[in-house]
Formats: sequence, structure tokens, C-alpha cells
Amino acid sequence: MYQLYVDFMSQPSRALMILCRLNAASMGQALEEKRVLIHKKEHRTDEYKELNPLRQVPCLVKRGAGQSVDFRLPESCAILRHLCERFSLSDWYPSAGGVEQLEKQAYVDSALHWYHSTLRKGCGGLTFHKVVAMNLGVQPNEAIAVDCKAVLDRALGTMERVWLKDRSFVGGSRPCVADLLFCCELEQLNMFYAPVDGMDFDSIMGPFPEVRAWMARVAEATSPVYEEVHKFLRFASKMRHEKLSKVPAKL
Ligand SMILES: N[C@@H](CCC(=O)N[C@@H](CS)C(=O)NCC(=O)O)C(=O)O
Repeated sequence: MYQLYVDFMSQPSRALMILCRLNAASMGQALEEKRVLIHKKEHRTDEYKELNPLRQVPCLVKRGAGQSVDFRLPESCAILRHLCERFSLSDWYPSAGGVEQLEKQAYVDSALHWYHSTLRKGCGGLTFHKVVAMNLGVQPNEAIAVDCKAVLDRALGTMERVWLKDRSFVGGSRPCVADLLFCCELEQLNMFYAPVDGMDFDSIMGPFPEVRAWMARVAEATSPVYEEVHKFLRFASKMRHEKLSKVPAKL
């Protein structure tokens, strides 16, 4: 039995939840979602550290007889790949068999590797310093936020020019694991509230209509699971916007 440790507010966690929920039938009863609430610091407990010494979500754990931990795997890209290989989800991550398949797999791998130092760094860093840091009692750094915004803009441009050029999805004519990961990353921009943050989802995405259209395609192709998994983020965004709209504007 596999257990997937996740938080609804974590982008890579949501990508994994979408993959697993959409493919529940192929995976049988083999996988259970377990919540780790980052805002309650549950990822810092000794119990969780035993499972994932990196103290982050997501993390995959395989339990054997008597609930013993037989295998543990941190890092979203490794987990996405492993689950696809383990449960033969080759529509989501091409399985290696013959040169053509191997090349398709390598192409998806290159998208997964690209993500970390580009989309993740820009979008995750910007969101952390504009939205998340305050909630965790960490001092936000505006200079880092500005750098991350530049990284994000470059990454969105690269998505239009490279990953989405002449194709509906990063995976081609249908979404692959990279589409899930990229899309869930960008969804967190919905937390931004323009009058206070100086930007929001619409203003960030304005210059990148192809990315925006692709996000709608990913959501539609994975409906209704996509919205189910993003329900909590939508709620948290709404709460934040309402709260900030009551803060008197600075003179
Ligand atoms: N490279 C990791 C990043 C995971 C990550 O940054 N997880 C965040 C949530 S999205 C986390 O656990 N943050 C808590 C912390 O780092 O203390 C992956 O792709 O899985």
C-alpha cells in the first residue's frame, strides 16, 4: 500500500493528487492520500522527518506488512515518474520501450528538469515573498520578489516559445505529467491581490495569452478532478482577497 503525503496548498502535491485521482482505477486501492499541513508545521515533526528527512511535501511512502516503511521517495518529479512507471500510466509519462518511446520519455524528462530553476524558482519564489512568508511569520524580501518576477516572466515567455510551440500541451496532443506540474505551479498566482501586491493573476498572465489558454485546456482535460484539487486554493485566495480589501489603502 502506498501513501502520498500532501498539502492542498502545495503546487507539486496538487499535481500528484490530480494524477493519482484521475488514475485511481488503474492504481486500484493501492494509494492513500495523507495530509501534512505546512501552515501547522506538521512537516517539521519528528514523525514526518522519519518519513521524509527533507521535511517537505510531497512524499511517497510504501508500507509493507505491519505498516513497516518499505520505500520512501521525496521530490515531486521522481514521484510522478515512479508512479507512472509502477502503474503503467504511459499516457502521462511515456514508458521506455523502443527508441521512439525512449525519446518521448526523454522529452518529458527535459520539461521536468527545466521546471525547477525556471517556473518553480520564479513562481514559487515570488509567491513566497509576496504571500506565504507573512503567514509563516518569515520576513518577506522585496528584492528577491522582484528577481523572482523577472525569472517567472522569462519562464512564461519560454513556455510560449518552446514548450507550447505548435502543440496543445507540453505532452503533445494530450497532457502529460509536466503539464500538471507547470499548471499547478501557476495556479498559486491566484492568491495575489493587485491593490496590495501590485500584481495579480490577470496582470501577470496578460502578456502570455498562450499560457493562459493552455491552462484552461489542462483544467478541461482533467475536469472535474482539477477543480476538486484546487478548491482549497480557490477558497484561500478568496479569503485573502476579502481580508486585504478591508485594509485601508496606504496614503
Ligand atoms: N523540489 C521539491 C520541492 C517541494 C517543496 O518545495 N515543497 C514545499 C511545499 S510546495 C514544502 O514542503 N515546503 C515546506 C518547507 O520547505 O519547509 C519537489 O518538487 O517536490
